[in-house]
Amino acid sequence: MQNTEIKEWGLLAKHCARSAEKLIEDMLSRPLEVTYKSSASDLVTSVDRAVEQMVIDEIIKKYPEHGVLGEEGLVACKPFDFDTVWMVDPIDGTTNFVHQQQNYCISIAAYHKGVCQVGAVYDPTRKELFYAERGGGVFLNDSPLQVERNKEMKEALWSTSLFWNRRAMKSGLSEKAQRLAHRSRGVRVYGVAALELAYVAAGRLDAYISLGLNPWDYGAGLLLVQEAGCRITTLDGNEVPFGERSSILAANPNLYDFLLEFLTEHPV
Ligand code: 2AM
Ligand code: CA
Ligand code: CA
Ligand code: CA
Repeated sequence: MQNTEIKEWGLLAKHCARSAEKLIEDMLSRPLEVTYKSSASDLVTSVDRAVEQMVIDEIIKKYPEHGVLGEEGLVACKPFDFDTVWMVDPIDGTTNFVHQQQNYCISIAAYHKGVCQVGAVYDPTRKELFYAERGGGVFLNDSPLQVERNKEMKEALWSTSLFWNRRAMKSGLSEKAQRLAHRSRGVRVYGVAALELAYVAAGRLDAYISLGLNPWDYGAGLLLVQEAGCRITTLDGNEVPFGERSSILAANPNLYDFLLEFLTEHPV
């Protein structure tokens, strides 16, 4: 994999994130079209689709041979059919976007032969771009990020989607998360997976725990977290599979072993 090629993918990812910001700004000057997907808590807007279409067009214009896997599925993509695949969540945190017009982000990752090479998570309302290239570190805007090494659980702030995830509630995993909350300084529920992973990379959160994330949710965040020196696996401690739904345990390196043991010690 040529370094210059990775740099070009990175520039394209950043360009798409900035273009998304302008598109969102334009579209927010008119009323939002909001529709239900599977239920009243599963929303999609005209902005999600427009941003995804724009990002697909920009990528395919430059790299017609690449695949693009986006949440709204505007182009068919089987990740294993391509050497290079982009994972795109046009709006991560759509519920927040609709209710709050903040606490959402655009997530773009470029994978080559199953390995994430470039990850960009952009929060347009705070003008924060979290960016990483494999082996090149992780940056918030132009400042390098590195997490603290001696973090303890009692002083950890972490976030999760387990409290509203149906499968976590049925399996008892959400009760486990509640017990974990008492071992830590505090827990937050933001509902925007890509940004929560970016916050783990930035040390604003010390862990993020989730079930059933899609490749576009964790694609970019996975590399951000790794480049910050944190651990990221499934909740069973396995490598996050390429191109598939997965549970996610992302954590400060000092907390990872404790969290994995806590979550797996009494099977749920
Ligand atoms: P989305 O906004 O792109 O659909 C994990 O928490 C992911 O689930 C989020 O990144 C978000 O992705 C989605 N999500 C957040 N709140 C949700 C809710 N109440 N119901 C369904 N999906 C939600
Ligand atoms: Ca969605
Ligand atoms: Ca998402
Ligand atoms: Ca989305």
